[in-house]
Amino acid sequence: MAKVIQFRDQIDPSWLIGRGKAEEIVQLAEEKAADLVIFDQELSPAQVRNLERLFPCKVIDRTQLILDIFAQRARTREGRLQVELAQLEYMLPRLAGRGKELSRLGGGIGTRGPGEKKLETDRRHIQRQIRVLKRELEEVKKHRQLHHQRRKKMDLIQVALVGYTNAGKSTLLNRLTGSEVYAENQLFATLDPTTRLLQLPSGKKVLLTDTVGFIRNLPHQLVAAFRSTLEQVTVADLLLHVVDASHPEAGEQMEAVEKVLKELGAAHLPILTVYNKADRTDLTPGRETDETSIHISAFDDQDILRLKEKIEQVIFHEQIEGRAEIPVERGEWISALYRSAEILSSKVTELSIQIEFRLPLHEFERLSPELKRYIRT
Ligand SMILES: Nc1nc2c(ncn2[C@@H]2O[C@H](COP(=O)(O)OP(=O)(O)OP(=O)(O)O)[C@@H](O)[C@H]2O)c(=O)[nH]1
Ligand SMILES: [Mg+2]
Repeated sequence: MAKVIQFRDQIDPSWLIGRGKAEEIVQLAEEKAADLVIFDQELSPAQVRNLERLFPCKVIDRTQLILDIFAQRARTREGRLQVELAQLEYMLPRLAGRGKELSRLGGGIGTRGPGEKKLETDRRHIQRQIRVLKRELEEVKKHRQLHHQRRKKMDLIQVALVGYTNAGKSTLLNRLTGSEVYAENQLFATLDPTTRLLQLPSGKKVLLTDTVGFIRNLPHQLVAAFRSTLEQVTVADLLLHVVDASHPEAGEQMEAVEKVLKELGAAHLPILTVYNKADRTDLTPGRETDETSIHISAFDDQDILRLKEKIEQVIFHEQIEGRAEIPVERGEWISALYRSAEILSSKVTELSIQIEFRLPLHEFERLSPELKRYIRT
C-alpha cells in the first residue's frame, strides 16, 4: 500500500489533483501493481472518468468506498434497502460517461448509438428501482414506528449508544446485556440499530440500542439514506456517547459526533459520556471529575458494573432541569407537571405559564409527547 498527499489551494476540475501529481501516482500504481486507487475525497463523475482513463487500475472515491463497506455490513432489511438506495443514487449521475464510450461502438451519423439507447434504458431502470426502494423503506419505517409505540406502551426507558465508528459501542452492548452482537475491529461494524433489554443492578430494566458509527464528512447520499436509522437516536431518553479515549483524534471525533447529533435534532437529549478503552490510556476508571462522564474499559467486569450503576443513577436518581411555556388552556399539562416535578419557578402571563422545574429522567419520560414538545431541557 502507498499513500500520496497533495496540498493545493484549488482543486483541479478535471483531475481533482494536479495533472503532474496524477501521472506520478500512475507510475507508483504501476510499480506496486496496484489493483485499486482510492481518493479520500468525493470525485465528480467527470473526474472519475478522466482518472480511470489515466490509471492502469480501478479508481474509486471516498463515498464509493464507504458505500461498499456499508453494503457488506448491512444486516437488517432496512439497512440493506438504505445502502442499495444510496448506491443507486450515487450511480445515476455517473452513468453518462460510460454511455458515451459505449455509443462509439455502433451507430452512424445522426443515429443514436446502442450505447446511448442502453444508457437511457439503464437510467430509467435505475430511477424505477429508486422509486420502488423508497416505497419499501417507507413501509419498513412505518413498521418501526409501530414497534416504537409498542415499546413506549411497555413503559420502558430507551437508552441509545452513539459515538464515532470503532469506539466500542457494539462491544458495550454485548458486555452490558450479555448478548452477541457483531463487534469487530473494523470500521462501520454496525449498520443497523440493534436493541436489547438491559437489566440494571436494582433489577429495573431499560432498552439499550446500538447505532451506526458516526464519521466526519459522511457522504451526502449516506446522510440522507441513514437519517432514518439514526432517527432512532432522537426518540431515546438517554444517550451514551462512547468515546475511544485511546484514539489520538478523540477530541475531533467527539466534535464530529456532536455535530451529527445537532443535525439530527438530538442535541438536547441527556448525555452520559463514556470514555472507553481506559486500558489503553492513562485515564483512571473511578476517578471521573464530572457527573456526566465515566471512564471505563469495556473488557473490565468491574467497569461494566460501574457503568450499569451510573446509568441507573442518571435515569432514576439524577434530576434534570427543564423549562416549559405552556398555553393556559392546557390545564391538564400544567397540573401534570405540578404533580410529577419539583417546580423551581413559575410566571403567569396572559396567554401562557412559564415553568422552570426539575424531575428525574424516568419521570420526564412519562410526560405526554405533546407536552414534551413545549419543554426545553
Ligand atoms: N483495548 C480495548 N479495546 C476495545 C474496548 N472496547 C472495544 N474495543 C475494541 O474496539 C474495536 C471496535 O469495537 P466495536 O464495539 O465494534 O466498535 P463500534 O463502536 O461498535 O464500531 P462501529 O460499529 O464501527 O461504529 C473492537 O476491536 C473491540 O474489541 C476497550 O475497552 N479496550
Ligand atoms: Mg458497532
